[in-house]
Amino acid sequence: MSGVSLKNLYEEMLLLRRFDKLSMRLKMKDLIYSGYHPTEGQEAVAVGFCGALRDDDVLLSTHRPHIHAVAGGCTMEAVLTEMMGRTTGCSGGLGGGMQYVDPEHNFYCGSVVGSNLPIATGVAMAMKQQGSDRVCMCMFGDGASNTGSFHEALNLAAIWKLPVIFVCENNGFAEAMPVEEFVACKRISSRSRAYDLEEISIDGNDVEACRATADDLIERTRKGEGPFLVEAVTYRIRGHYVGDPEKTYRTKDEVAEKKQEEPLVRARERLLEQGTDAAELDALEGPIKERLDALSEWAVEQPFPTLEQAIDNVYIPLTEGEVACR
Ligand SMILES: Cc1ncc(C[n+]2csc(CCOP(=O)(O)OP(=O)(O)O)c2C)c(N)n1
Repeated sequence: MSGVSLKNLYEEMLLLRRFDKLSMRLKMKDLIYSGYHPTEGQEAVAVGFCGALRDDDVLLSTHRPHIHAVAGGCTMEAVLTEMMGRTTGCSGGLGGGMQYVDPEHNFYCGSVVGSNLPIATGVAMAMKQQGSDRVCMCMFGDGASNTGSFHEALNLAAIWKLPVIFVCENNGFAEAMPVEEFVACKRISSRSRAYDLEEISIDGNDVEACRATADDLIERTRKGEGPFLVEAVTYRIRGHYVGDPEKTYRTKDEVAEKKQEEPLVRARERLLEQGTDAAELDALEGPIKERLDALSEWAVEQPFPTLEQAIDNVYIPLTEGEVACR
């Protein structure tokens, strides 16, 4: 597993869990603009898959992008202040919570469900034409696997044997609908059969399984064996959005039961079984809290874009003789 210890993976997941909690608090204070979709319970997929990429690989995410972004190499400063609409954000604060780019870290996301899949196919086509061994990874949800663009993207990627890994983060729901109610097959991975691809479904709460699968598929993709579709089965512990009443589609008991097997609980249990001291794991919290407290204090001080900066990328510069219209 690319030399990373389970304790390191646990620490990375813990950071993402606390980063998400901080973001939820900021959203509740109206300091995050546009939608914010919590990620509690989905850290193993982010750390396992997005964290396995090389700096020059490309990562495409969704409307639930913040932990993919951080695990994939974007800084927390750039991601948090992007969500808060500040100029220090990776897109200068113009993207908001779910549509931003961080070209320096090859990270892109957007809120139109399923839209990133054909883009991933295009990115991978460019990579192949350039003769590089770079890989494109595309994160998407179970809901997105029902879109036409999922099928178009997989079909073309399979025909052209492109270096792309489609990672379906099956968290059990699309907004307020359980996956069993809108996906006809038991496993989303079985949709790969339609494109003559391997059928890969893994436990998305097991960070070691996620990282081992990612390492293997990335290596095989670099060797020209792609594309791949992998389903990582996990569970969304929080509501779809901050303030989601949830009661129309699941019970509190169901969530409580699922919390017993979420990624941090699972990794912690395994570490303790392997002889790691509980106090050693508890001690990871302090530095993370300090780091996030400092981050949040810094973030609220950052400037908003000026009107000029806000429209900079909307209108082309005026040529001589033209009149500005605002
Ligand atoms: C094309 C499109 N249709 C509908 C929506 C509204 N919408 C936002 S999130 C979401 C659910 C997506 O579910 P899934 O792909 O499983 O991702 P998850 O929210 O579980 O991470 C929907 C339908 C949208 N953003 N884009």
